[in-house]
Formats: sequence, C-alpha cells, structure tokens
Amino acid sequence: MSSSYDFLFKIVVLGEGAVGKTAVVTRFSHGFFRTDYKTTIGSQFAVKNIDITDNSGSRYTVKLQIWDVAGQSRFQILRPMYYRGSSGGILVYDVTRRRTFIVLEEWLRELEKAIGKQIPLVLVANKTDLPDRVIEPSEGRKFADEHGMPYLESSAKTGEGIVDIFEELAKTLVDKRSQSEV
Ligand code: G3D
Ligand code: MG
Repeated sequence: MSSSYDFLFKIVVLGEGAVGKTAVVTRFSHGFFRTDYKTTIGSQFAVKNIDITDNSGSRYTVKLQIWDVAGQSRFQILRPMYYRGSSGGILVYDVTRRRTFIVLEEWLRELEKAIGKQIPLVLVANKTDLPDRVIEPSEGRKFADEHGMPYLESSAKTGEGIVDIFEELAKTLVDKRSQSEV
C-alpha cells in the first residue's frame, strides 16, 4: 500500500532561481521532465514514498514531503516560514552557471538562521546533460566535503542521478533518527 510508511520527513529544496529545483522534484515525484515550468511562486510541495535499507539492513518506507521553495530574491522574506520543521534539505546549483555555485553559502546561512540548527543536506550539481559546464565535479566535491554533506550529480532532463538524491537523504535521515532513539 503506497499510503503506509515507517517515517515521514519534511525536506526543503534550496538554490538560486532556475537551477532546476522544480524540475528535480517533478522528475522524482512524477517521473517526467517538462520544459514549461512556471516559476515557482512562493512554494509548493510534492509527496512521495521511497523504500530504503538502513545501516543495519532493515527495509523502511519513507514518506518524503518535499518543499520546493522559490529561489528568487523577492521571495526571501517568505522562505524562512517554509524551512521550519524540515528534517533535511537538498542544495542545488546549476553546473553551467558559476553564480549559482558561489551563492551556496548564502543558502546555507539562510536555512540555518531560519531553523536555528544544522540538518542533513545533500549537495546537488544539476544540469550535467548540458555541454557548457563550468563547475567541475572537484569544485562541487570540495564544497560538499567542507560542509560535511554528500555530493551528487543530476540531470532532471535525462533523469540521471535523481532518485539517488532522495535515497541518499532519506537513508541519512532514517539512520540519524534510529541513532537518536537508541
Ligand atoms: P527552479 O525551480 O530552480 O527555479 P526550474 O528551476 O526547475 O524551473 O528549471 C529552470 C530551467 O532549467 C527550466 O528551463 C528547466 O527546464 C531547466 N532545467 C532544469 N533542470 C535541468 C536539467 O537537468 N537539464 C537541462 N538541460 N535543463 C534543466 P526553461 O527553459 O523551461 O525555463
Ligand atoms: Mg521552481
């Protein structure tokens, strides 16, 4: 039954406008890629179950409530309220636009300020299908290492790497939660 689950987590998707946040979430939750996304106004969320195996080999169904938050600066005042209650986050940049990589620190600060603590995050280098890539994997990996998060590459267009993003985060959240319950 798709409605039953073992864990429910709210996760937020962060990053500059047009890095592909909505495309990544849509690809994962509905399995398709569209080129006519309307710019996300304020925020919207998708819900999807995912099956994972935790560190001890147990299988769990995790329900993810994925908040796709508007990246444009005019929504900055609204965003903190969407961040609250998040268990984890996905930090996205566009490998063809350096600016989206440079501002990652700002996104981290905004999130931490809003929720007052650090939560598990995954760094996502999106649009790897495009030929005009300017941010090499080594740069992304370095940033991820420095901030203690996994580095993953994706293309919402081809679907490559998309499921891995959510699996990685869901698994981390389940492992973290089981730890804190011991
Ligand atoms: P956002 O939600 O972060 O603002 P969107 O970004 O998901 O709205 O995507 C912004 C644009 O990038 C969209 O193009 C979308 O189709 C495109 N895009 C998103 N992910 C990828 C990807 O992995 N590969 C490629 N090639 N394009 C991607 P349009 O033209 O519709 O504005
Ligand atoms: Mg969007």
